[in-house]
Amino acid sequence: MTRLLLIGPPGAGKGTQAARLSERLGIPAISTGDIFRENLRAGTELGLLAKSFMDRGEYVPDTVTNDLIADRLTAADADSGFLLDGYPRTTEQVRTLDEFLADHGHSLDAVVQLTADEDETVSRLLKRARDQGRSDDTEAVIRHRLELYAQQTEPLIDVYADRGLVVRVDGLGSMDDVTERIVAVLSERGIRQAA
Ligand code: B4P
Repeated sequence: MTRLLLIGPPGAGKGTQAARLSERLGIPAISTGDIFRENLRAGTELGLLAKSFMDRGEYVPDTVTNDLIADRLTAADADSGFLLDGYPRTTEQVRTLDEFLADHGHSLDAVVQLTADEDETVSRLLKRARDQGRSDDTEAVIRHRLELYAQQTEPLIDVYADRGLVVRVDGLGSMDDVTERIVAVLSERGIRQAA
C-alpha cells in the first residue's frame, strides 16, 4: 500500500517517471493532465472544458479537478496504492486530497519533488512541441505554466516538507538515471519495488 505524489515544474519529467515508477512499484500512476487529454480525444464535455484552460497554460478549476480525482481514487485499482502525477497543484487541491485520505483512513507515504532548471525544462518542452505538437507547448504558454507553477504549486512543497514527506530528486540526466535515483531514495524510506 504505497501512496505517493510526484511534484515538479512542467518539463521536469513527471509523466515520464510516473509511468516507470508505476511499473516498478506495482501501483497505478494517475495523471490529471493525461485524464484531461484523454477526455479531449474522446470529445467529452470535460475534455473541451479542460482544453480551454490548458491551451492558455492555466490550471483547470479546482472544483473540476478535485471531483475528477475523488472519482478516480475510488476505483478498485487505487485501493492498493497510487502515484499521483501533477495533483495536487493548488492549496485547495491539497485540502481536498487531505480530506479524501482522512475519510478513507489513508495517508501519504512520500512526496517526490523532481527538480530541473528552467533552461532545461523549456528546452525539453520545446522539443516535445516539435515531436508531438502539444498545443500547450508553445514558448509563451510554457513560460506562463512555469510562472503558475512557481506561484501556486511550488509553495505546496513546504507544506509537505513540514509533514516530513518530501524527498528531493535531481531530474537532470538520463531518464534511466533519474528513475534509479527515485527508486533509491524511496527504498531508503522503506518503499520498495514490487516483487
Ligand atoms: P501535465 O500533463 O501534468 O503536464 P506537464 O506539467 O507539462 O508535465 P508532463 O508530465 O507532461 O511533462 P514531463 O515533465 O514528464 O499538465 C498539463 C496541463 O493540464 C496543465 O498545464 C494544466 O492546465 C492541466 N492540469 C493538470 N493537472 C492539473 C491540476 N491538478 N490542476 C489544474 N490543472 C491541471 O516531461 C516533459 C518532456 O521532457 C517530455 O517530452 C519528456 O520526454 C522529456 N523528458 C522527461 N525526462 C527527461 C530527461 N531525463 N531528459 C530529457 N528529456 C526528458
